Amino acid sequence: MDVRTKPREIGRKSLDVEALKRSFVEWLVYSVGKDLRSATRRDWFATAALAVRDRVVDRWMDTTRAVYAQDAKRVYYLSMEFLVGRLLTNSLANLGIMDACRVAADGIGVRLDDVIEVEPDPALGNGGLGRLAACFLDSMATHHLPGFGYGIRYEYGLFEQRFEHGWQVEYPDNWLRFGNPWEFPRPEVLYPIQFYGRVEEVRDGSGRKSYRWADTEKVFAMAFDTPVVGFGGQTINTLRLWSARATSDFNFGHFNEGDYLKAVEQKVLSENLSRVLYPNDATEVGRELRFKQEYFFTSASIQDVLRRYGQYHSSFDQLPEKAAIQLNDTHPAIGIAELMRLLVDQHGLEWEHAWDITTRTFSYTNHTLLPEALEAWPVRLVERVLPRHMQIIYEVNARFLQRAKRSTGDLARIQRLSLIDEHGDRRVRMGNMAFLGSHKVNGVSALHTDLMKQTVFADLHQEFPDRIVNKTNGITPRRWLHQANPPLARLISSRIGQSWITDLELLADLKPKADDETFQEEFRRAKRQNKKRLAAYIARHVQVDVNVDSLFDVQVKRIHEYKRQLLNLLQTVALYNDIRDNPTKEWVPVTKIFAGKAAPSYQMAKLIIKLINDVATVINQDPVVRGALKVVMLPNYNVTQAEVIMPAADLSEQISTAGMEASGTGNMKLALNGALTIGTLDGANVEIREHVGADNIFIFGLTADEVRELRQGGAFHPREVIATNPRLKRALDMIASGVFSPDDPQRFRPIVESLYNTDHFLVTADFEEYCNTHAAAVELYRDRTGWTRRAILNTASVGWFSADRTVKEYASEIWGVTPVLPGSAEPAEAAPPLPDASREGGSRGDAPKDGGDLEAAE
Ligand code: 26V
Repeated sequence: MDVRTKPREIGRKSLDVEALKRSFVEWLVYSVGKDLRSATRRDWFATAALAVRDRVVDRWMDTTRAVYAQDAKRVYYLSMEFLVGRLLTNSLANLGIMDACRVAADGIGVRLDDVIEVEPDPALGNGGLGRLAACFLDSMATHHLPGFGYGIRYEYGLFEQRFEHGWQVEYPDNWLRFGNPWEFPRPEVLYPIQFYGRVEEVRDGSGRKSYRWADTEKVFAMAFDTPVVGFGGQTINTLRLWSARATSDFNFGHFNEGDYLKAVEQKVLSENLSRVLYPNDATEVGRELRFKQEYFFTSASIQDVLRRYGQYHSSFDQLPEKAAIQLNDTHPAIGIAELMRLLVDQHGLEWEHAWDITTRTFSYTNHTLLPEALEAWPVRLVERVLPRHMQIIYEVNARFLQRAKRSTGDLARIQRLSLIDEHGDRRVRMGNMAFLGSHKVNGVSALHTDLMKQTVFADLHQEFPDRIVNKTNGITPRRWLHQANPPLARLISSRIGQSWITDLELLADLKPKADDETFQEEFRRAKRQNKKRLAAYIARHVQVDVNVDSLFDVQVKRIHEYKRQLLNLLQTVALYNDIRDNPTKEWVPVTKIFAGKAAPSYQMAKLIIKLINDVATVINQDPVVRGALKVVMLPNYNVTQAEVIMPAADLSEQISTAGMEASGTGNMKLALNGALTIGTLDGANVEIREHVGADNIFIFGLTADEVRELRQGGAFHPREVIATNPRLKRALDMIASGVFSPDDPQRFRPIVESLYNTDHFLVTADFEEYCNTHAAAVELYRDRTGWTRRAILNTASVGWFSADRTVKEYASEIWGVTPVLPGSAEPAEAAPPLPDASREGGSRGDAPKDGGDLEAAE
């Protein structure tokens, strides 16, 4: 085909049933290589994905062409993690061809739902941070913002969690085993990434000093592109993930000597870079590889950004007007030093000029204040792996501290501002680096942003008072309501139309219906349908039979002490005791549902999982309880499982120690699906209360200020708190004495002791108020009308927590990007080449001419 054919003339694949059927059969036979009789479900999945992908490609090219034609400013979202979830349902729903596809599949004897179920859920993230990145991609595409995701194509995602005798056991997540029909490999989009080596100082004829990074080890980053389908299918953006490729396949020296294993050893080692996603772990093992992963994907992404920019611009002056680079946490913060290196060493820009361009291009999102989670790489590691970057970091620091010293003589303050933490082994504070190199730094909820200003970034905030801004997180209503909850989505659309799917605040139009009996009845019916689906899922996965009419009380998130699954569990044990003490009372039946992974090296979190499972075993088997209480812990929590849980929840547990959960996004998903929240004034819960109203949420516990005072005052003595609370003491005694672990009565000593001795997360301090609040919530559940009214008001009031609102705020206040509608526009003119001092002797020469952006189609 003539690549210059105008888009209008390119045949669009039809979305109708007959065309879909033909497409299925063709893909099955000619590409999957099976006939209708021998095709497995997996064959059908590949077939369906490829046929659907066909319906995306033309518009994907249109989007790319439009952005090029307008030379529009683009957003580059750099993230180590993207938890995108399954893509078949998502693509069908966003293209609006779910029904057509179902009918087409039926027509050839295939059940679409069976096919959907075999798609692996790519676990390319740990939790909230990775899922947020995926929600943002969906929102950017839906609202026509030119947004690119850049990350790593891990060969293995986050481990698969199984329970063996109640203990978490990790298994590798080999998600690519059967291939990935969504991605387009781009073997021509290949960038060299360097490590190690040394830095040489060289002077040119005029005596100007410059630096050459020499004797490095090289690996290639190869691109894999996945289309990101916006709702309505108009704008299709790109998620570009990098995979490591060795620079040569094997060493002929070793090969010729007959040492075949040694010959391929180097290849295997280099390609380890994109082998596996690191869990949010506390241990230091394998940390060098993690640091190299961060640089690997960041460098490739920035090289790609500059290559694309360079096609149409002949100086770097306009880079900040054409590219916004968002750092999702500090993981890609080394990109600041990398851009400086490329501008100064490779392209010969003056330092100040390069720094001005860099800071106007980057912005940074902070996602946690937990000290153990703030990245600080040992100086010795950085100078060994990236010697030139270490020099650049020192130079940035020296210039900044010089400036700071002009306004203060306070040495302790200067030490706190420094990019280098000099306590113990010297470390580079990546948070400070990200802050200094960005024009905007944001927190992810109002409270979190305030705390950033008061704690980790207090000194930097004083130096740059306009830099920190808040961008409260959001979730995509497409996946979390339209797709995951068809019964409720249909009900809503029947009353207010479909516009809420892309304008979630329209849900407020449901508020007047909160007291409407018919609407209430239908709302309850939708919820019950979802609860039935979850009950079936529970029966299938953990063989527990739950009562669909019980209150589904849900806590699903990573297992961490600060999230306080233990608080929930202690209340569960206390409730169990209440029931046993008074078995004939008419208890409101409650089903406690937990799910979440623990980091593999986080012993306490793993012990908490074992305790949940052991408590579940005892309670679920106790004949005295007779269904008044059930406890379920589901294995392998992931996006797909969340899509079943969120729509079915009645009560949403958001009970972290105040001040510790940056935002939370599960809280938003659950409220949107009509669950009432029981929670602390932490993260986005604070804003959820403002939106749903204090009468429609159960808030309890210490505030962030009270937590700080209690901890600092030294007046908190958990042992005394426990002594004065008999229900708490009894629950702890049972755990300590082996009631839930008769085979090993000492098993849970570490948990009980930590609560008695330190209770850093103030579980005992909040226990009583939590129990009372929980009891009030359960009591309200008896009042069907009162509960349903509040559930409806939750759904109707949380439209503001749409990721659409969040990305629009980023777009106007941080990125400076505006929507680009695929359509006609005159192509921008190609520019003469960028200045390239090529001081590194040819590494840029390896960069691709064709970035695989489908530019060739223009
Ligand atoms: C990192 C680590 C690493 C060391 C061991 C323990 C630990 C615990 C947590 C983390 C969190 C890393 C950053 C993160 O995922 N933050 C989450 O970001 C979400 C999206 O902004 C937000 O909703 C969550 O509140 C926040 O925890």
